[in-house]
Amino acid sequence: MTDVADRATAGFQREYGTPPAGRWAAPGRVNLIGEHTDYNDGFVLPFALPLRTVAAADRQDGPRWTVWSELSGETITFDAADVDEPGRVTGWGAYVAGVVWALRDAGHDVPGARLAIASDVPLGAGLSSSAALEAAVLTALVDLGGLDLPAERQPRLAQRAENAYVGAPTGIMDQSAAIRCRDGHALFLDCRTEEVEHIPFDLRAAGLAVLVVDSRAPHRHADGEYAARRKSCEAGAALLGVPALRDVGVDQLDAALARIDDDETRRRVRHVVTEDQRVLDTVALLRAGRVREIGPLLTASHASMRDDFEITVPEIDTAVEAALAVGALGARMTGGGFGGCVLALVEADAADTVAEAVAAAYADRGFQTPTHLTALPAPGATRLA
Ligand code: GAF
Repeated sequence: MTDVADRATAGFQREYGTPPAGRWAAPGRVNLIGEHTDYNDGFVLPFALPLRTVAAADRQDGPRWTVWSELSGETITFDAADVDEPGRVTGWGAYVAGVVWALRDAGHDVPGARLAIASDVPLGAGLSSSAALEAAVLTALVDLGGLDLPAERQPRLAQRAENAYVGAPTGIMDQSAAIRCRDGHALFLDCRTEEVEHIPFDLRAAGLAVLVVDSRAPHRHADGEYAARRKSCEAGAALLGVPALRDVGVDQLDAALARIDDDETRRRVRHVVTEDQRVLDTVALLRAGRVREIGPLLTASHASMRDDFEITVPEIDTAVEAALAVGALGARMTGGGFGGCVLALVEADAADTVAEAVAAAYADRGFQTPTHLTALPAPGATRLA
């Protein structure tokens, strides 16, 4: 298939009859570790994928936005009245209108624009295609309008678009990854302060690869279950009298759990508190250049998501078990859960063997054939030449 930036450019030219003024790209992501910790004010460690969403765009007079999407083949138009309050634009267009709404709501003078969107980030695979779309559109509008909005303040705004306009109660990880990741690095993000540290993650030098397997499991009730997990965490924090579960240290965990009667809430709290610690431990190993030693932390994260947070599904558990059985150093589900992708840390020359083992396990269980890619950390949102 043609390069995604070329497809966005060609789409722009075809739809609007002129070349775009510029092209802005934002990546999908995998999360190395730190799941469901972001909305608990905790820690995450995603890295950007080489798969990107590209917005080709130009500026137009007046508050009017026209958007063509390669994926749906549709062109939608909305104006100021549609972005006065959330909810008027629905479907994929809500991610675009949500960004315009959030910018205007924060007092920015958003330029009218025409956009053409193309993407290589698969939808519904848990690789954060929605944040990639938000980030591509946001960076395009910020540049076209010369808006005063530095990169470190952009993720919160894109998250607002998703929470308040689209209506998905997500945390800040995905938008931060799409905007702030750096080539060759994982993004260590403190979701309370939004401070970041770019952690070198040189898989090639370590002779390793991250294999990303798309389980292709249908998302089962993912939205409702995500919101339910978030509620349980908030209930846990309220019971313990802390602003967020991030404030419960792993050394205080036993005492905290003893104060919670409800077994389900106890397990949700245990996942979040131990997961935050696993992120910190992973970062410490990476800082020390001990990449191959992070494997057991990844696998422990998976067990915690499976047993305590209960967000995995049979296809996902099968992929993790099959990868570990043929020698992956660690494996875990990545993303919000109930489907999506598994990542496995493998010896670089074993990636194919591991992928084949997962496919064979899927065939045995009668699951749909999974797809896979090997991922190296890529840059965050950027204007293309
Ligand atoms: C989804 C959400 F969008 C993120 O904010 C995060 O909570 C993740 O699930 C789980 O870690 O990707």
